[in-house]
Amino acid sequence: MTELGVEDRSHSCAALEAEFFADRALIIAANRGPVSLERASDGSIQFQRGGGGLVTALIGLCHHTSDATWVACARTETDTEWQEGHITLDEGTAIDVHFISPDEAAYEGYYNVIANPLLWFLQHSMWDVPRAPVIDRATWQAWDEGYKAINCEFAEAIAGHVKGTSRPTLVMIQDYHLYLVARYLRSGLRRRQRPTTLHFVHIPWPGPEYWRILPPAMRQDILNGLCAVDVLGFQTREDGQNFLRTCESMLPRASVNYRRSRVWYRNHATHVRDFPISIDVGALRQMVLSEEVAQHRSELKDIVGDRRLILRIDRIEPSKNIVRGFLAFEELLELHSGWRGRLQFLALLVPSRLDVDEYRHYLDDLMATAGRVNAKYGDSEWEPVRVLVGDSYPRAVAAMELYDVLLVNAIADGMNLVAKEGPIVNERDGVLILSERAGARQQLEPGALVVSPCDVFATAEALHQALEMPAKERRARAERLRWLIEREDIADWLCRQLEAVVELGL
Ligand code: GDG
Repeated sequence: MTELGVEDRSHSCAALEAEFFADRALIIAANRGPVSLERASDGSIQFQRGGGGLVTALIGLCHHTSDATWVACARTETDTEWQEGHITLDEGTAIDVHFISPDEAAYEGYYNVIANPLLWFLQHSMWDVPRAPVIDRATWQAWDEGYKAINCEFAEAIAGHVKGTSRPTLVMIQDYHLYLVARYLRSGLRRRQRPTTLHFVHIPWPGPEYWRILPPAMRQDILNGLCAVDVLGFQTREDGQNFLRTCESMLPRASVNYRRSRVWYRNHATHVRDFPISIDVGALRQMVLSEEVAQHRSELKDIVGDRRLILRIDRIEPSKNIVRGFLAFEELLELHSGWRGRLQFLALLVPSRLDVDEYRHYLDDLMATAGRVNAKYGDSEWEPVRVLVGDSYPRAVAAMELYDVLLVNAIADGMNLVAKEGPIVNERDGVLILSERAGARQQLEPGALVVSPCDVFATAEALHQALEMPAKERRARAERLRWLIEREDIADWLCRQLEAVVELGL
């Protein structure tokens, strides 16, 4: 696609969104809401819109219809008090925000037992099966009274809105927290009331062999839930194929058509598609120009000095494979001793789910590994691995400008947005090292150095190759990456979903 092609595509996407929602209502269902609410000192409820490309993109869709609702789980007391009401954002977008408020035990079971870690670990192939997971009475209770109950509450809230509008409705369901919603919704509404449902799964979908970790009743419920969706979206073709294989293997009464990428089950067709998610390229470039980013840039330049920068940016999350990243760096310093003293490995790590044991232990492990590498190779002048823990998106963006090598070596990742943000922002023709198990590989492989995430030796060699790469090749790869990312940004992700609904005549 030429530059003009990119612009043409974005105009046609905007036109499609406007036309699509001219006579339709939109309901978004996601674990998180689009705004965070706070009670001000005068007693009024104030709101702040959530950050991140996904929320921004979905709010952008709401702009096209006068009938937009966002159903989410309450996270604070103020959310619970709010329950439901209209919010008008700065740019005039009006959204009906509806918080469902499960009790604490139900939420704990739904979120901290089933969604994270059980489903998250399973879908990222991270269970150490001889030891875990242990599915006991408490897990079953969390399944029935947490996950199923909250999915049912979501469906009831959505059904209420569907019944309350006279327009045809598109329900966009997000992610692994809500696998059962579409089935509950289908059984709770009469045929002619039923909305079109589009469920997007942000994380990998492994093959049936992994799903066997779950007891039959749980996996049946999940597949039964997803086979009630009209359009089921995954990050990659491989995820979609894995879903079809899982249905074929575990739903004996389902008819799976690989050519049409469709499952026919209980008198209903589920169309399986891949919609690789992306970033808001324009908004990111705008952010680079901000004062906040400039301040972080200068602080980071002081840390890096005239050394070459290897960067990683992740949530503190075992699937991101942070420990093996440090081990690969250690191997690099061992094998190619000429790099000692000349490199800075910077890890910007965002705290995440630290109330789950596995995550706390992982933080301990990665700090210990970084400490060991520093003790082995560092001295009073040089701290080879700098780990900065904290939540600062502007700092992350500033660091992306400066890297020579960006390391994304996830064990498994739905997409990995850092791999798409880095090349857009980077000023040094930095090289992207990308795990073959990150969804981003499907699009970015031509410009990246691809590694197998457990292979620490090959990752070390890829680091060396990236650092030694001639300037001409680095530039060509960086340009290739930018081109690949610009042509399919977040607007394209949404557009492809609406196009699928239109093409299927739903
Ligand atoms: C899940 C899937 C899929 C960086 N530092 C901070 C910060 N960031 C930004 C990054 C990036 C985002 O957070 C992280 O996105 P990822 O895609 O890398 O990873 P997950 O959080 O695991 O996202 C993933 C994604 O959903 C979308 O479908 O790509 O595979 O796992 O934009 O630059 N954000 C904040 N503070 C920081 O310090 N708030």
